[in-house]
Amino acid sequence: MKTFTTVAIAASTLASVAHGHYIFEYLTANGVEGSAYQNVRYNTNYNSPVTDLASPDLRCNVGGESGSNTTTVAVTAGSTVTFTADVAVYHQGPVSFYMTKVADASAADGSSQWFKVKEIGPTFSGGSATWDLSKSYDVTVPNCLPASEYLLRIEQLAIHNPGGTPQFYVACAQVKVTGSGSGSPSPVVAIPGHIKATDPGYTANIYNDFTNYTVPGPKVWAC
Ligand SMILES: *[C@@H]1O[C@H](CO)[C@@H](O)[C@H](O)[C@H]1NC(C)=O
Ligand SMILES: *[C@@H]1O[C@H](CO)[C@@H](O)[C@H](O)[C@H]1NC(C)=O
Ligand SMILES: [Cu+2]
Repeated sequence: MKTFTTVAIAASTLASVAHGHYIFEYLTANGVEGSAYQNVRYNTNYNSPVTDLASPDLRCNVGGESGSNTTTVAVTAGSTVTFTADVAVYHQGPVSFYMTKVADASAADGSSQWFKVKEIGPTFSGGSATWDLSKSYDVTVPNCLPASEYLLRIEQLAIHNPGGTPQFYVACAQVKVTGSGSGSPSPVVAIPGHIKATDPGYTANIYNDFTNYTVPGPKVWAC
């Protein structure tokens, strides 16, 4: 009996590890890490990915269409903030950060225009690709970004299973950017709609003759 119990526990532990996808729950701003979902919108998706390229859930995850119990945190343009997940990302794929200007970050549904502020693709060396699989990812709020409330979105696109449907792990933080920036973010895109099923960065086979990669979505806006 003891043996069977031990085996059963070991098997269920393995199963939960295998299915324990990462969820971006924490935001560090001004050097302080908030508690889970303090500044990042709660979702009802648990750790499942969004896989429908046409779904509004791509914006801020399932259940993240508003953030009435999420606090909007003030950050200075030019400062760096960090998204942290509950467990480290382990499916290979790019990480991108998007922002959209909104009147009220706790009410905005993300239907406004988004721009990309950072992307992290693989590094190629000696014929192999290395992805940044981490628990935390930094992004700098562009220093010329006009003061306003914004949604700040992280997108990790898992393309570890060529031929299968890529998986989006997404979350939105609510920020109020301060400063005197007067930049005009471009290009802007709608989400959903920012990635097409035929984009090379979406369809890539990362195990076969993989020597270059273009992160899907718009080009990064730089001040
Ligand atoms: C936020 O609101 C949702 C739905 O109203 C709720 O399920 C969730 O527990 C809340 N999250 C926090 C951190 O209070
Ligand atoms: C790699 O580069 C080729 C030639 O420019 C391009 O056609 C292809 O789409 C790129 N592959 C990826 C995965 O971005
Ligand atoms: Cu998985």
